[in-house]
Amino acid sequence: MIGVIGIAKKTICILGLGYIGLPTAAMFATHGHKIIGVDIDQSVVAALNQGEITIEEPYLDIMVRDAVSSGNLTASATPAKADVFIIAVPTPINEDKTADMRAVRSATESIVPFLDKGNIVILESTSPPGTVNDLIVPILAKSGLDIGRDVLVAHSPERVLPGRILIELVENNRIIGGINKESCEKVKQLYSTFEKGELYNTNATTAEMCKLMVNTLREGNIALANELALLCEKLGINAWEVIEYSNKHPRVNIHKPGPGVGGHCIAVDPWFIVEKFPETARMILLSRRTNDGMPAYVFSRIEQIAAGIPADGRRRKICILGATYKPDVDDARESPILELIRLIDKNGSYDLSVYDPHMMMAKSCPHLESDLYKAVGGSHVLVLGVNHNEFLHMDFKKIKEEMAAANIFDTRNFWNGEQLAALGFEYHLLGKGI
Ligand code: SAJ
Repeated sequence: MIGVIGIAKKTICILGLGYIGLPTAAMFATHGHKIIGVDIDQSVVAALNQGEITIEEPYLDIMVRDAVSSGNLTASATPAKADVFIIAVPTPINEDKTADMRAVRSATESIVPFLDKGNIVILESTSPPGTVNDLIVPILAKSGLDIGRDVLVAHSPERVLPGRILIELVENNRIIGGINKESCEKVKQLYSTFEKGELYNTNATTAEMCKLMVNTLREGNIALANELALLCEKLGINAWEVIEYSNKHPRVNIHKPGPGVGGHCIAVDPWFIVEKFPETARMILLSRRTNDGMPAYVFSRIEQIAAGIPADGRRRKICILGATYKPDVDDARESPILELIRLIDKNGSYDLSVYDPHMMMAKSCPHLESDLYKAVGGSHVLVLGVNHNEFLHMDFKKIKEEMAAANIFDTRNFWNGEQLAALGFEYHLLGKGI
């Protein structure tokens, strides 16, 4: 049977219905393929079969509703026979900073009983270099099929930006690292169902390393920006201004400092390289450590600000706005703000409240308040942790009235310091010395 744009319609079993698997499933389904979405979380499966989603991503709800009502997208707790299997399960980081590959391993094992001649298996999950050859292929070989001839295999890493997933799924270039040429070609054909970007063919390990290096470069850039912020504070100048003017150079793009790097990608992927070659990946390790040190640095600045408040014998209260890993998403994985909260709690000398409109159905964020004014009420230092859009235009007059002392610490250069100073706030900015 021929699909909407001339590509044979396939039955595709997608394992993992999270931030990557679900949009990918919806995209293939709305382009004519039959999708079986598989997740170990029963509530995700139940919601999806009702046409509902459990994550926040622009327009995804509409697309999923269309896909489910067309009959092309169904969810299940277990895999089934299919033409293509796409593995899009999480690869989180263990305590010891090695990749936790349990979900990839068990997802791959779960498809072995359903494998047939002619099938394609694609790993989308970001993984340490060597995963396809050393982990995936040996598991698939347990089927008794000839992997590479009977079953084609490739790594095609997802590279979409949360918040822009549906746009970037279609527009971004895609790297396809096959275990052989035929795997590359067949997988390329499949993604060209909806991809408008270039599709590049290479081998599996190169694709794995490309995915990791793209995020590692971004992380190194952010680490430099964070180091610059600390240097500028010592120099008594403004890092944001240094960055603005440095970036006027045609080949320079220094990223932004902040309270640290979070999310499941940039804060994690560099470790997948370090894990394999700790002796060699020295710059990568240093970048990770630099960015991981930012929550503690932010806390030290908060402590300085609090120490400047005239003594009145009362405990100081810190209020943090934003707890997710970045603006306008509900995802708090590896969020540096959660680490900041942990540090403040561990210190034990401060009261603390947190407000984040994107984390209203808060999973695991201590001190979360559902009302902005309740959160800021009685606080001595208001910390902007995440620059959510909602925080741009707030009633700062009312906020000031609710606070016990009018101190602001902006870790994102998001607010207009002069306007806030005019309202009577003491405005402090990460990366700006005095
Ligand atoms: N951040 C800064 N300063 C900056 C940019 C970001 O401190 O200048 C922080 C953010 O606040 C956040 C973290 O870095 O905590 C990561 O955010 P991000 O927007 O840079 O990236 P992610 O993790 O949401 O998505 C990245 C993207 N990679 C690149 O842009 C190179 C995305 O394209 C990838 O698909 C995604 O990782 C992934 O899945 O690997």
